[in-house]
Amino acid sequence: MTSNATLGAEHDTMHSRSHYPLDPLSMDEIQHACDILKNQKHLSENYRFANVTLNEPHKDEILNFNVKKPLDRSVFICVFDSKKNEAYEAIVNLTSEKVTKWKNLQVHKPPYGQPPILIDEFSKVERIVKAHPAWRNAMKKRGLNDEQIDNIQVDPYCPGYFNKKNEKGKRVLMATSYYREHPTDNAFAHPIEGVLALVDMNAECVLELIDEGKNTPIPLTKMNYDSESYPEKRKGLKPLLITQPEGASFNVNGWEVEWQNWKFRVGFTPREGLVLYQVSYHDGDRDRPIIYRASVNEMLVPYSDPNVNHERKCAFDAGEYGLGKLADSLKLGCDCKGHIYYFNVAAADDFGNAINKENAVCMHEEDAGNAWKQNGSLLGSANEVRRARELVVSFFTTIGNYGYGFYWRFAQDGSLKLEVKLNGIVQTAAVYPGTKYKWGGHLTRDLVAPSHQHFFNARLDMMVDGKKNSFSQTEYTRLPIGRGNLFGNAFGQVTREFKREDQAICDANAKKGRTWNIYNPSFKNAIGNPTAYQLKIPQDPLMLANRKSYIAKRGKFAKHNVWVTPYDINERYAAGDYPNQHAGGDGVSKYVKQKRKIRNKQLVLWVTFGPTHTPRPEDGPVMSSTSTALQLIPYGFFSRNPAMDLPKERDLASVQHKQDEEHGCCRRVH
Ligand SMILES: [Cu+2]
Repeated sequence: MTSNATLGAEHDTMHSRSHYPLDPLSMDEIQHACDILKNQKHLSENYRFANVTLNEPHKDEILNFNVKKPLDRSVFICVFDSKKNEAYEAIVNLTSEKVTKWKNLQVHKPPYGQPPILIDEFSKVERIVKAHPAWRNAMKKRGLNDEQIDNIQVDPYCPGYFNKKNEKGKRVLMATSYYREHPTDNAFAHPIEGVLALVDMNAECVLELIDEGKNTPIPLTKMNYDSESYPEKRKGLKPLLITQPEGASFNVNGWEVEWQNWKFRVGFTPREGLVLYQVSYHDGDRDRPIIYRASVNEMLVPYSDPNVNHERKCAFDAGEYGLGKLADSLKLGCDCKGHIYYFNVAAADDFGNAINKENAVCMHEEDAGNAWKQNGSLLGSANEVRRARELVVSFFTTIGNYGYGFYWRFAQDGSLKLEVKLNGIVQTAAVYPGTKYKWGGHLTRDLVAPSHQHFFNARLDMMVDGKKNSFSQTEYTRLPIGRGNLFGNAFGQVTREFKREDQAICDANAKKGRTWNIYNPSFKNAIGNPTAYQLKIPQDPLMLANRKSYIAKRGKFAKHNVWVTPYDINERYAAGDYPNQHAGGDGVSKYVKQKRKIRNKQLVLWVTFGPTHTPRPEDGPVMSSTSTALQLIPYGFFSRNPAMDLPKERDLASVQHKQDEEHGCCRRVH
């Protein structure tokens, strides 16, 4: 398979033809694994499949992998009984066709923790709530008739954990309600305040209906976002085409990608979405490893409004919903523009049937401005500039009102960026017109949106120049005026190396320019220092919910920016394996309590980043795409700028070159 796959998606997700043990499961493999589990464990039709994913081999098995000795393919499956409150973890070995693990998750016992919400349950919640007389009465009290009530959008949400007796150990979802005049209207413009339904999903009944009785009017101003709602289109735009007449510059072989010295493998899981494996950079005559495995393993979006519709809202979007499970099938020309390569991925539906998720991962090159430039002509030296481009591997997930795009950006200078783009509609609330909303911002006079925080946690299983790495933090310091610094211009840097995981819990600090290095103590660069990559993240507020709150206890990973643990195959998720309704204390904050050594070890970085968002009128009806990013840059990994060998643009752009020759390099527009 080559770069000529213009419209991509040449992956045959249907059949088992895995060449490499980290390749995502094919549809055949998924179907086979689900069937084996159904048959051998005699699963009734009440069972739902919450997670079906490759059971990844241990890192050592992968690093020692020999094609002549294929590893067993095995599948991790989480199922639950939709009628009884029982959930299980299973491992199905596809090679031996046996269920090799079957563990009851004891979801009814502390600290609880349920499998994620399923698509099947979205419609189930709506059906249960709409049949509940007290909920219908609450809607009638707000002036709605039966036809209007049937039209309401019931929005399911994982309920969190708040030590409530009647919810403990049950599979519960909560639901808020939104009015809409027509079924296609943007219902988030019309929140129905003061009513919350808690639904027992096993008993299929409303467990509790909270109706505050306050009759805040439903905001009725339409805030639709479909094209027809904006018939007057702005003028003046001429076509902007992206063409690559000779194709893209990457090569794809199965799930392996090569581009501009970079090499990596693409993976995809229902929980994390896109996963990158074995990221390396070709330098001289060898591929130098940088990262073994990288993904966004968890997210957290807590909201600040203490009113009944909002006080519980705190979405763990990966562990409660599934970033990969809810990934969009991307559309060429809309989501992605230019010369695109798509990866299809296989998945399981809620009932254990294999499905094909088309165009789940998008890969393309983007022009990225200048790579480097120096005009030395005034000083008698050369005037040189090189154009940069990036390889962008991305996926997009839609979770209720919000949408998130995750973009891994590979640069030609050995740096790598994980950009997250935030999109969609903010969670809304209603206030009496003329009242000032205390907990966020106004979209209109009566439609408001609570302040909230978006936390992304990237799990970076590092491998800078080999398996064993160390970790340090560096920050700038001001120095006193005196001997050796007479003018006071000097400033210093302080570096701290960390010995144990419980000590290496770090926060960003923009004033001190804090950065972190992941380095290989036994691999020296030309200067004699350990080869390293540096982590940079923006400084944003960390968890603002009260420290004693269950939200803070359950989302402890968001109390700090950087955590470091030694590799353990069982430590995969920043908020623990089952954050849905979990009482808290699991995940990376628990892992580091082992106080393991992290010097010259296999290191995993857990990086929390993301903005705190107080909505503004311009966030409606749909917010503008905004972005945040973490960066990994080579820091003494190379002996000089590795992009010095970039060719001049005019030497490679044959078609463009001819046009430029005809019209002059910089075309005059006037
Ligand atoms: Cu936001």
